[in-house]
Amino acid sequence: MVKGRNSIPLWSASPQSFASNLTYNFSTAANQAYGNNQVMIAPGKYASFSGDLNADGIVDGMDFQFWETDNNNFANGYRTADLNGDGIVDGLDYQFWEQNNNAFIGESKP
Ligand SMILES: [Ca+2]
Ligand SMILES: [Ca+2]
Repeated sequence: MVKGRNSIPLWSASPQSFASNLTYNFSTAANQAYGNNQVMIAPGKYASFSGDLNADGIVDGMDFQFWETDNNNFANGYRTADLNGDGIVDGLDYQFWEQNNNAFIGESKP
């Protein structure tokens, strides 16, 4: 399982062994993740869904308050609520949260 600071945890589609140096590429296809739980970010490139700001495995209203607080404070720098990674928390980040909230995005695990 891999987990980013503001993204839904990703589980590999099948069990992987850590016995030797494990390399696993989630980005080549949606089905590299358990439950095909990825979003296409460019043709042939996949990534985990963002917006899970409280790190509980689902994107919902509980995450909104983290974005709202940072947005109201004009927060910038390395912020969990900076969903597009441009260094500031604003309405552009809200769009990522809203889209994944409306789609009921959550962790899919074995
Ligand atoms: Ca959450
Ligand atoms: Ca941002």
